[in-house]
Amino acid sequence: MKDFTTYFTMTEKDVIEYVQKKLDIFEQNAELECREIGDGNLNYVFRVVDQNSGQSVIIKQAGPVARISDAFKVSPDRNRIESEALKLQGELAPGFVPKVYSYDPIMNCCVMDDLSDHEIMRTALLKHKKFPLFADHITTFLVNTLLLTSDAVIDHKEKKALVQKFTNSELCEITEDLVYTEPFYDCEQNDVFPETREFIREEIWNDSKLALETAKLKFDFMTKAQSLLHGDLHTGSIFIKEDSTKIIDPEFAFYGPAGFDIGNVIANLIFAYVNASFTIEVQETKEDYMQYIQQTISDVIELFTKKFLHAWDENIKERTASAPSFKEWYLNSILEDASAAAGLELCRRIIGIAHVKDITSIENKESRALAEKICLTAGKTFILERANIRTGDDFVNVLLQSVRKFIEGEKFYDSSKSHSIRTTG
Ligand code: SR1
Ligand code: MG
Repeated sequence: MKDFTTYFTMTEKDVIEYVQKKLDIFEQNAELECREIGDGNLNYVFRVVDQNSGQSVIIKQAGPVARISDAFKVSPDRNRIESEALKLQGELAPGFVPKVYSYDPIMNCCVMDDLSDHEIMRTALLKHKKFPLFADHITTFLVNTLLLTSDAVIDHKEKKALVQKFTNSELCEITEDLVYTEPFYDCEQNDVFPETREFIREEIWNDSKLALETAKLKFDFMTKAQSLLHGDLHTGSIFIKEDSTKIIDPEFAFYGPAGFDIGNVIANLIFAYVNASFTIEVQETKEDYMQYIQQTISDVIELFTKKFLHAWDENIKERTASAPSFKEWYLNSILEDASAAAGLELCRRIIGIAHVKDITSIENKESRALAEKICLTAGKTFILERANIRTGDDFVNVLLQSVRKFIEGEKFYDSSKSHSIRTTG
C-alpha cells in the first residue's frame, strides 16, 4: 500500500488510490475511474471521474524528466510554480484560469477543475472553429496579469518577493535554449524539415544581424523582470469554448518582459492562419477563415492597447510613472517586445525541437516547406523590424507580406484589399 509520503511518478491506478487517501473531493461511495490524458511535452495529466455522480477533477503531476525527451531533467518544483501562478492569475483575472483545489509538494501534483467541456484551442483552430470572444478574453487576461504584477502598480518590495517566489531557473533555461539560442545556429538538437534546411541556413543561420538581435533579446528575457508572465502562452495552453477561455499550464511562469506572452499568442494565431491557407480546400471557406484569424490578430493588439491604457490610468501607483508620455513609452516597449517574441516563436517552432501540429500536419511536402518559409520570413521580420511594429495592422501586414513573397501566382486572400484576389505570377 502506498502512503504518498515519498515522491514517485503515478500510474492511473496510483492516482485513484491517491484521490481516495489524500483528497476529500468525492463521495464515500464514489466509483472512480482514471485516465491519463496529457499530450504536452512535460507532464502527466490524469482525469478522475466518479462514474456514479459524473463529478470529475484533473490531477497534474510533474515528472523528473520531460515527456518529450529524457534529456530534459526539469525540477518537479514547476508544479508549485504552476499552482501558485494559477492562484494569483485567478485573483487578477477571475474566470480565465482553472480553479486549483490543492497542491502537494511531496508528490508534485495539483488538483484542479476539469475543463473537459472546453477544447484545446490549437485542436479547435485546426478544425477551423471560430471564437469571436477570444480576443476580448485573452486581452483582459493579458492586461490584468501583466500590468497588475508590475512595478507600475504593486509595491516594489512585494514585487521583488514575487520575483523570488517565481524564480523558475530550469524552465527559463529551456526557453533560453529552445527559443533564444538553438534555432539561430545549426544546433544538433534542432529538428529541421529537410526541404527547408537550405532556406534556414541562408536566411537564419547565416544572418549576422539576426544573430545580434536575438542575442539582445535573449539578454532582455534573462534580465527584464517586468511582469509575471505565463511564460508559454501558445494555443495548446488555452482551453476554449464559444463563451469561455481558460488559460492553463503556467509552469513556465516567471518575471520577464511583458510582451513575451502577447507575442506568443500572435505567433500561434499565425500558425493557425498558415495551416488554414494550406489545408482548407474550398476557396470561400478558406478566405473566410483566414480573414477571421487576421481579424483576431489585429483585435488582440488593438484591444490589448486600449485596455492597457485604461487599466494604467485606473491602477498605477508608482509616482514617476505618471510623467507625461511615460505610459506611451512603456506600452511601446511592450509592443516591441511582443513583436520580437512573435518572431522568436515563429522561428523556433519551425527550426527547434518543439514543433506545432499546425505546421507538421501539412502532409504535402512542398506545401509544408512553403508554410515553414512563410513563418520564418514573418518571424525574422518581427524580430528585425520590431521597432516599427505597433498596431494590429502592422502585425497583420508582416504576415501578409510574408505570404505574398511565396504565394504569388496562387490564390490567397488579401484582406487589406477587402476582397479575394488571385495574383498572377
Ligand atoms: C522540453 S519542453 C518543450 C517545449 O514545450 C513547452 O510547452 C514549451 O513550449 C517548451 O519550449
Ligand atoms: Mg505546457
